[in-house]
Amino acid sequence: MRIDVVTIFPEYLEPLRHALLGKAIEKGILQVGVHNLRAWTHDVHQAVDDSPYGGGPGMVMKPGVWGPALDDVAAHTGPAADAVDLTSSTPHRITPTKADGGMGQGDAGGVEKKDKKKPLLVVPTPAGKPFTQDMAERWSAEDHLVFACGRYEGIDQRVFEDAQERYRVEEVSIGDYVLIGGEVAVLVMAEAVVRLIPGVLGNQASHQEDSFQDGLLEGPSYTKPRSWRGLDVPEVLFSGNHGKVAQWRREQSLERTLRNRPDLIEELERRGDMSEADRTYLQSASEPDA
Ligand code: 6GU
Repeated sequence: MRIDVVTIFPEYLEPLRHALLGKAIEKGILQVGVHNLRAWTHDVHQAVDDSPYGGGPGMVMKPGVWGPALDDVAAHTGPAADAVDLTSSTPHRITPTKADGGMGQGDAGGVEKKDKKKPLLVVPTPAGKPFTQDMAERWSAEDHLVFACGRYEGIDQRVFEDAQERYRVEEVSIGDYVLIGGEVAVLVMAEAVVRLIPGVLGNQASHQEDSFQDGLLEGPSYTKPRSWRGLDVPEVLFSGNHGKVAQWRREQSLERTLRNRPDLIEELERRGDMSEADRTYLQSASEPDA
């Protein structure tokens, strides 16, 4: 996968070089380009914004700057071709796997790309559709994601109308609060997406049990020691009975979801994904102790 980010604060995207994402870059699974929007300005002041038509507070980012920037990033031309891709912050030890022949899964094997799809242009904005795990999963199968980070009061809307020629465009929000710009939201979304690309996480099974994977939150986890500060690990985890452990984990998930995200329990019921055993357990969990 290739990710390009267009921003007036390229240094904000530095964390993309670290940890899991850095490792994915090193393995050749991920390429990241960060582009300074000011490379596409025409004036000595490198102005990227102007006052809003119709009045009101703040500034709006100029279409004459964003248009050519997005053209160049899609085509890998102009200043977008000059930018060097991010390199991993530190060399990581790469464990060769059977799946990638130890070469990473990038373009290894010279496999021809399928249908040339338009790249996906993601516009981080509090006015967008909510970002979800479902979205992260769909995006993890994309060849090319481009993030357009707006600041101030946003970007002239015509930029996104026009960009439909070259991109599939999605306006996306990471939650019901307002950030100063899209950069931090890009870090959030990129991390959620990249960890789902095959070969990025060490343990391929590890996202089968993520929160949201089955519409429920993940339950609690425990490790050694068995007793710590007078608190004991639940007995069932030592039973060696996988069925009983799975049942207990399901119940812990249901209980935590009911407590922290009752909306998800309603959604599970609506989708018909709640078993009779689930319902019985939730009944008993929501009754006050005798
Ligand atoms: Cl994606 N961007 C900005 N600027 N603010 C936000 C957001 C995104 N999601 C919530 N608030």
